[in-house]
Amino acid sequence: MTAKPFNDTFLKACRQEPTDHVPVWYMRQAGRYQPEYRAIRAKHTFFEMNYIPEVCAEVTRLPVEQLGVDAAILFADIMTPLKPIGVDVNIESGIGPVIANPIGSLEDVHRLGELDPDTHVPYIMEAIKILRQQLPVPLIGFAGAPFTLASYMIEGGPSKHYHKTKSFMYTQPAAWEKLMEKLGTLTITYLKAQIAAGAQAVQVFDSWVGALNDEDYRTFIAPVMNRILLSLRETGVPTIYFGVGCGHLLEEWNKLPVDVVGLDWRTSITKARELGVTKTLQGNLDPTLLLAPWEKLEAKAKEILDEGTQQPGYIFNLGHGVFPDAKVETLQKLTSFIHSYRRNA
Ligand code: 1CP
Repeated sequence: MTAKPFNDTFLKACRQEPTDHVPVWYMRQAGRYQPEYRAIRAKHTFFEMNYIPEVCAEVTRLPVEQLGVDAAILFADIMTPLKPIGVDVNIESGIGPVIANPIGSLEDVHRLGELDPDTHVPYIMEAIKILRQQLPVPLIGFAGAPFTLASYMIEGGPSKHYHKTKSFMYTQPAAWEKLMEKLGTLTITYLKAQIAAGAQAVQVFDSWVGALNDEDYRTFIAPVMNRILLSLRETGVPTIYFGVGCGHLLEEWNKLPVDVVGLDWRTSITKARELGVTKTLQGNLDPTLLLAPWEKLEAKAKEILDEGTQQPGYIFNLGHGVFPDAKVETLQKLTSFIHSYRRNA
């Protein structure tokens, strides 16, 4: 049997090169909607799945083998590098990250340690090395962006309005600046270590930064995002920046030294282009449509593909993560549909 040739379609799209088919992968493509994931998860805590590189690699490979997607994303969490710097975090089923020692002062920020990837998260680097031997598609490394990480660290868990986070930012600007500086350094160090281990692209998740208006984004967040993305640019590896409900920030995002902008479903691809976004776009099917009748899902996917393929530099994805009640068969069918799509065909 001859080995399948390496499929680099996703990387070509990141670089805005023409591709034979539209590349696709799904945020949260490894997760509870997969019976195989549930079986593995039943035997381990979330972080145990991280700590055992073979398990981490197996879960990362699952959607590549099951769905035939054009990229794999490392199975970890944005919280993974926070534990070793002193954040007492657990991932609780049905909730997400819960933090026993939330931060509220400059002293708390000073107490946070520095990440040393080789000693603190060697299992992540090991999993990446194993995966590079096994995968027929590129491996995406990832990290949380400073605002989104800070939101969990300050709120103590998931939040709706980020009141504590934003009031920390407004009332303790020096502590906020120090926190952004520390989390910026952590993000750079962690992602550069993933790249050195073999990650072929990196996605920075700023899921909750849409809670800020554009002026606050410019003041409190753009400087640290510029520092992170400029530093990553030295590696030559494509970078992706994603957030939920960030349509009002797209003009700011287009100024960042980033290669790919991830859109949620609230802002269409056409609208993003009209706002002047020149980067590769990734997105943006509403994940709820995975639960809709196939005809409805197919019609929306086609509309998105028609918009995305107006110019080179497009990657199909969901506007946010796959829900646990999605069906494996639906994602398989959607993936085949995207792969068979030809513009004007
Ligand atoms: O295939 C993959 O995408 C799996 C790897 C992955 C990634 C990229 C996981 C595993 N988490 C993440 C990123 C992540 N984690 C983000 C950014 C993307 C997003 O917006 O969804 C965020 C915000 C988190 C925090 C987190 N971890 C949440 C969200 C909580 C909230 O505030 O609403 C949850 C539910 C988790 C737990 C988690 N992480 C990953 C999985 C599969 C799960 C499910 C829980 C489990 O099995 O116990």
